[in-house]
Amino acid sequence: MGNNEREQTLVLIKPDALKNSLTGYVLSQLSEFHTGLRFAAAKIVHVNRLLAAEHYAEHREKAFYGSLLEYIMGESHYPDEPHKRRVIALVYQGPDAVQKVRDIVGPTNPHVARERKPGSIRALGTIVPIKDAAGNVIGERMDNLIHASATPAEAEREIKLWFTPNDMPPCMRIYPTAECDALYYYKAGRLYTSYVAGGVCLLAPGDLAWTSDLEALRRLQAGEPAACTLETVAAKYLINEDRLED
Ligand code: 3AN
Repeated sequence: MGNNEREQTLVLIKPDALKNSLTGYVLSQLSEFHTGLRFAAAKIVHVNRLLAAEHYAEHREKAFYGSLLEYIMGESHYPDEPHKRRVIALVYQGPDAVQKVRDIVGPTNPHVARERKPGSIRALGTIVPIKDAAGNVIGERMDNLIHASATPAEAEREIKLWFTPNDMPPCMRIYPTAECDALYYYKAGRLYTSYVAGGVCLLAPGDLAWTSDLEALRRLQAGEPAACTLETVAAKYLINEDRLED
């Protein structure tokens, strides 16, 4: 099998899709029958702020960033029902997975999707005004139901952010993995190599991890420049971790 045969992409079915019972529709649109792609991994996630911020790191400076985090965390659609705040994270695999899924998903802006790509998933989305405390409109939020990786490089970053190797069957792992030989704890933005009260264990000796995460942790611990931040590595191991404050 060539590399492209095993290409993977991340899909997030976002809180607005869940609220509107569009999960079945989305899964059907992306089914193997329609796309030739297969499931590589699936997970239900209560998105915490750390994960949301890492996922949308490229938008940190944008005016809509705060609202985007509230949206993916489910706060916008379930303000009074925190237990309903979920996202379905999926990895699809197969030839041209990234582009195939993007084609079915459609343009970012739901209005544009309706105009230029009727029938795409995001054509069912909506745009809502963002208001300040005084009720003045200060921007807009695109509730576009679904996220799909934009490029294979983005897919790698995102899949490694949302999934550990053990979240997928060995035959579906396309990124290098290695066994951890150290102990790593995380607490309040800091990395520890032994137990710390109130900390969360990220990795222990013998655990399987993405090689890139192990390399990053080793470098961060040594105070050397790493390919990603501690938050990028920690976010994944803290998914659905209720000891972490939002
Ligand atoms: P896509 O999701 O199509 O790859 P990105 O990565 O540019 O688009 O944007 C990520 C998310 O940020 C979008 N899905 C959308 O919800 C939101 N977003 C992007 N651009 C805007 C904008 N101009 N105004 C409000 N929200 C936006």
